[in-house]
Amino acid sequence: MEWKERFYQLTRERFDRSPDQCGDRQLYLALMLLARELSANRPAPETGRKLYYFSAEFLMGKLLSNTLLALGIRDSVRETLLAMGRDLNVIEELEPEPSLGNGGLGRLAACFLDSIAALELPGDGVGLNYHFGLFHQNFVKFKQAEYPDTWLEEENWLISTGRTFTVPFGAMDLKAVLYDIPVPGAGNGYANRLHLFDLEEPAREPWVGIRFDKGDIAHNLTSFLYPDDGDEAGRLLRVYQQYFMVSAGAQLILQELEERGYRPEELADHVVIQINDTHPSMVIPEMIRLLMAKGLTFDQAADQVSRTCAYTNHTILAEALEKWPMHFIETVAPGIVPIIRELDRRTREAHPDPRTAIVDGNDVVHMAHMDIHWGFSVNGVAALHTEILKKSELKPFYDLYPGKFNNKTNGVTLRRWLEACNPGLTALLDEVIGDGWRRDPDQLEKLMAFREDTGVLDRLLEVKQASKDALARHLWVEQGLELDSASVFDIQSKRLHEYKRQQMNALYVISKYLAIREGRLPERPITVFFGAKAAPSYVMAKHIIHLILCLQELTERDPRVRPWLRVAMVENYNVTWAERMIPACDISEQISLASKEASGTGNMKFMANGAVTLGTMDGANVEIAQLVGQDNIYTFGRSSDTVIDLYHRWAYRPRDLYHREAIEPLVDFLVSPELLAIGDPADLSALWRDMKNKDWFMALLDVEEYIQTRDRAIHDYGDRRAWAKKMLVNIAHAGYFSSDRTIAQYEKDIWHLRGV
Ligand code: 26Q
Repeated sequence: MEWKERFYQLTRERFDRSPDQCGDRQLYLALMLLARELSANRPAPETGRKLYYFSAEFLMGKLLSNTLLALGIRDSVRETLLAMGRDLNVIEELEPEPSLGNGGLGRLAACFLDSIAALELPGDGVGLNYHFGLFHQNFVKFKQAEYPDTWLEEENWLISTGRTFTVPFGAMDLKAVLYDIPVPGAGNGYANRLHLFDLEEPAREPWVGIRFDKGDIAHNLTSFLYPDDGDEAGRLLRVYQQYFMVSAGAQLILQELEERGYRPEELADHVVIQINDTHPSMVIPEMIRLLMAKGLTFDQAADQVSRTCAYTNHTILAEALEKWPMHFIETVAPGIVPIIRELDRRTREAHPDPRTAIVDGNDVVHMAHMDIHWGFSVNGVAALHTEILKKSELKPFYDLYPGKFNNKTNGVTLRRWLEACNPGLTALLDEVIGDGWRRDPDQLEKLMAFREDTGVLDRLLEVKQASKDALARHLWVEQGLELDSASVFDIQSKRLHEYKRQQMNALYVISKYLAIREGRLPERPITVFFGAKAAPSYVMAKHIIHLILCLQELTERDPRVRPWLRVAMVENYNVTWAERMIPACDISEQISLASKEASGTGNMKFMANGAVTLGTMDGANVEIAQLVGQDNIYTFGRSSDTVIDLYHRWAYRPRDLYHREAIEPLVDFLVSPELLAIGDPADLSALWRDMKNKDWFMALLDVEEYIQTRDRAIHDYGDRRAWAKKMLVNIAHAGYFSSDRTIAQYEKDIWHLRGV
């Protein structure tokens, strides 16, 4: 049946009318049902092994437009609706965004599912169906306020599978109910699945704020996604979530193995489990437990599991490496405690070095250590990050298992992050180099032949301008900000963390503000965009948001400054905002303290859309710089080696830097009368004191060079053709950062799904 026929049937069945009589919401619902059904009817790719990608987060973003694209019917749906006088874009806007992730790690998992299906590999995601995703952010009195994110509508993308599994907790058994979201492969006829587990009777009562009864596990286990902080309260619930996910997931794997006609002792020949950071690490002891229940000995089970599991590390921040007190696990999942103890005993016997123990002297379990000893692969997410893991953070492990360590530089799906979000640029690329780049992103390099073609360069500038106009219009509608789309659009959008140094960006804004007040105008008007959520309990991050919102208010109010310098912080930054902001960006801010950002993936999305990076030599910025060359990126700041050395020697002293002539006025502006008149004196002075005395992520170390480099970029922007050439070179080299390339490397080096 043609899609159109089924579409007419659906609106008839649901609403007793034809599409042209439907309202936009009804059209959205019918298209969602249609896309869900067409995807679900596709067969899974069949090859040798099957991959299960375990992740506590899948930050999928809106699904309708990408699903229609993957199904290859988006253009014809658009035309059909247009003939009825309807606009597909307006209908797509009505979808609530599933925000089942915090940021990079969750979004990476979503890009990976897209690429796995596109490459016709059999691989499903395994995660949790949080009823409230990442909190909704509002600004109240220039501060962040959090509200529950109610993304789950009565009818949604989830398909009931009828499969259930029993998860044995210490205090009770709970039933895990499996829902699926189909993941169609672009350009082929296959679909994989995202498996999301849920409780049988999840709490339905509306929430007040984001607090709720963390004790009532049976009803609240899947209620909410943890924001990425070390919030002490409720940590036990997080262990409950993790065990629920991995136990149900492992049972699903063994059930499917049996359905495919294989025995449990053949697990490793037919299954690969990729562990996305340590959040799903308990799958290792849980799978051993389940295999032993099926009659395998400990030796046999441990051998299968260690040939099945592979671990990805996403961070070197010590505070983010998960460690759980054994008594937590005893309470939540007593069944795996003896297994963890035995894994630890065997590990110690072979490797007595206490630094590599799984269970430490305080009876605390180091999840990453378990993954490294008992998995077959350990990968970092960018070249520099993997080198740092090998040379310093995980050195004792690298010395034991050099062959397990490998790098897989992250990537992003250009289907969402170029084709879907930037149709103007997509059409231009198709016209200039043909559409082969859509299947083979390396073909973007063909663009290099046009680097001196003024016709192409001018068209690139036109496309960028149109995206900037569209973003400006959207901000006017959403937030009443009337922006100047002829100004330089400078954007930093990512989670708020001190190591990402949004505070250093704010110091730049202050330096420009003070200069303008003294009559030293910038070379051209600048708009500084921010998009960022702070974890609700991360006090310093919230202070930084407060500072940015105060600066926004200050520049808005000042008629001398406003024509030259604007600050625009978008409310509730999420995937949908990113899709609007990234195409409109001129300068992409990637300014983390070197060594701290494992990879970054926003940097890749901005690059692919023709933004020029202003960044430190950190994470994947290093690889971007290598690809585009020094003329086409603005780098600054101390190297990762210098930074690591400063930490080791405890040698960083912000006080001395603070007193420098160029720095003191910027930092002191935090407690100036102008700013205190707008903001909260307690918060601003807390941030001011922290910057002078602690500055753990060394903003003051790099700020002077940052300001100079940023001014140089803004100067260079004036030569429009030269700038367009930089844009072109960036787009031409973005093919490397396609997640199709990343996934092809996981397949070749780790998974071997296509036959061993
Ligand atoms: C841990 C314990 C308790 C509660 C929450 C968490 C938690 C949740 C999420 C810890 C970390 C995260 C997310 C981490 C993350 O997004 N890391 C990013 O991963 C990207 C993909 O590899 C990289 O590009 C980024 O550099 C890295 O910061």
